[in-house]
Amino acid sequence: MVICRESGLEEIYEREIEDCDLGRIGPVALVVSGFSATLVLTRSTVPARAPTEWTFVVLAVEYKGTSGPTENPPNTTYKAYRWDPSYIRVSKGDTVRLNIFGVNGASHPSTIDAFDQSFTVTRGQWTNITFVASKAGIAEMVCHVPDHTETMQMVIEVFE
Ligand SMILES: [Cu+2]
Repeated sequence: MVICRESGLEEIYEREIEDCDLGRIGPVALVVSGFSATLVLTRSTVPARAPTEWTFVVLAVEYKGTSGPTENPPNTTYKAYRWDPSYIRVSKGDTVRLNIFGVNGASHPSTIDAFDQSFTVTRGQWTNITFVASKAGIAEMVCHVPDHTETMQMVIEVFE
C-alpha cells in the first residue's frame, strides 16, 4: 500500500504509486510491519492556491447514428443525448460558471444536487448558472427527461 500524504491536511489519500505526485514528495519513510510494508510519502509544503473563477461553455447535444438498408440492423436510427463536455475538473472553493446552450432537444430540466442547482436548458437558449464548488468529491449534472437521464450526465470533479 502506498499513502500520499499532503502536509497540513488530515486526510490521507490511498492511491496507486503512479498516481502520487512524485515531483513534490518530501521525506520518505518505509515502515515494515510483519509481512506487509507501507510506504509513507509526505509532500513538501505547497503554497495554497487562491480560489479561481472558471467559465465553461456546455452544449446540450444529441448524437444520432443511422444504418443503411444493407447494414445490420437495417434502416435503424439510434440517438443519445449528452452534455458536451461531460467532465470538468475544478478545485474546492472555486467559482464555477456554466454557460449552457441548448442545441438539441426541446427542454432539459436538470439538477446539480451537490450544489443545490436546478434549471432548465431549452433549445436555442443560453442558461447560465454559477455556484461555488464548496466541497470536494464528485458532483453530477443530470437531465431528468426519462430518455435522457442515462446518457446526459456530466461529472464535475472537485479536488481538495
Ligand atoms: Cu435532456
